[in-house]
Amino acid sequence: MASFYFRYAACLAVVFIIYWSYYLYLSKNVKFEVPLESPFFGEVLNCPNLSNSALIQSNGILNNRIAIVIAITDKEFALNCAPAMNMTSCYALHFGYNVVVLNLQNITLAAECPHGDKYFRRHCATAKWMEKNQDTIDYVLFIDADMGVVNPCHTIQEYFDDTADLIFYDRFYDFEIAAGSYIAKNTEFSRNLLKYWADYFYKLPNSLHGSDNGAIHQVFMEYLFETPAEKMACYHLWNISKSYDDLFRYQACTQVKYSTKNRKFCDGKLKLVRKDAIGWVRDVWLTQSKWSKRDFMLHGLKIEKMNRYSPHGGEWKWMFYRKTFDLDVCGSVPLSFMYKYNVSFVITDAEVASYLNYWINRAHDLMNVALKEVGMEPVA
Ligand SMILES: [Mn+2]
Repeated sequence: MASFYFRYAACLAVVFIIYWSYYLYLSKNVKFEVPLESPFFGEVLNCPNLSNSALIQSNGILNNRIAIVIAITDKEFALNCAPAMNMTSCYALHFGYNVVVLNLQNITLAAECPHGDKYFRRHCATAKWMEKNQDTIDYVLFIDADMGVVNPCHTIQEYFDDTADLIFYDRFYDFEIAAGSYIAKNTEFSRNLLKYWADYFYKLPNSLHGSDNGAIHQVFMEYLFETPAEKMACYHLWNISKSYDDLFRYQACTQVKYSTKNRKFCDGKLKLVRKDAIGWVRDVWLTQSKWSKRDFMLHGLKIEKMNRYSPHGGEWKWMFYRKTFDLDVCGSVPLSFMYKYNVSFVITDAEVASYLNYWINRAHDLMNVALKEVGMEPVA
């Protein structure tokens, strides 16, 4: 009887070893299966745009020279963003990108970046971190903690630009530059702009200024233009702002000055991904949590708004079968194992574009209303 059990156990062990070796064999493979029912089955099946070398490098830039930087304020905040941070970390582990979480309450960090507003402090902290890691890190993808990778069939390098040191993007639903994410080449230009932006905390107008997201518009004004008159052309609107509508009027004014068509500024060193281009991240609720292969990251993935009604909007639904991403195995299993989708959220690129076009047109109209209110010409 004992020998029967022994043989039985040995058999199980052999089966387990074979299964596990197969698993390890698959583990460093970028190939990734999309569910059969998906509308782009066959097209995105196995990430045809990526070869296995994407696990090491893309466009001549090594993955391990790139860091995804996330700033967190406290434990509660981190827990609220845990699903998003896990989606991102799982992706990064698989591809060998670095993930850096900056704790804004850290004593050393708080001493270096004493900015009283955490939104400004995070950009100071990022610039300081970049400075300290110049020898090992060439690029930083800074993201809000509630941004997560929904579709791992993209590399971060895809969104780089040869001339641009710093890349920001326009939001879809209004006419703001988003402050929550940027791609920064680890250069003096990038670090200086981030510091300049962070230090705007010390010279904010005594108004409803919109924190770092209001200030980035003024930083752009001051970087783009030569004369004080040009730099301050919209400032009075920021200075008198008492409501979000006032703030939006200021931002509309700055967008006209930059021109909504321009993409590159400062000899190409500063780039804006405008609404007609495809950036690396967008808000999840713009498409009711649906996504397509053009999408890489989604924003707004907080637990407090997941699968539940929120009076302030921004609700979203979890789009995976698995409830969580197990970071202990993310680096060593196939992507298809971790990213198992609920196919009812997968739509085509054209469908995503049509959702976004609704928001683009709406934002365009809202901007012209705001411009009219401050006596400025509408934009085409
Ligand atoms: Mn956010």
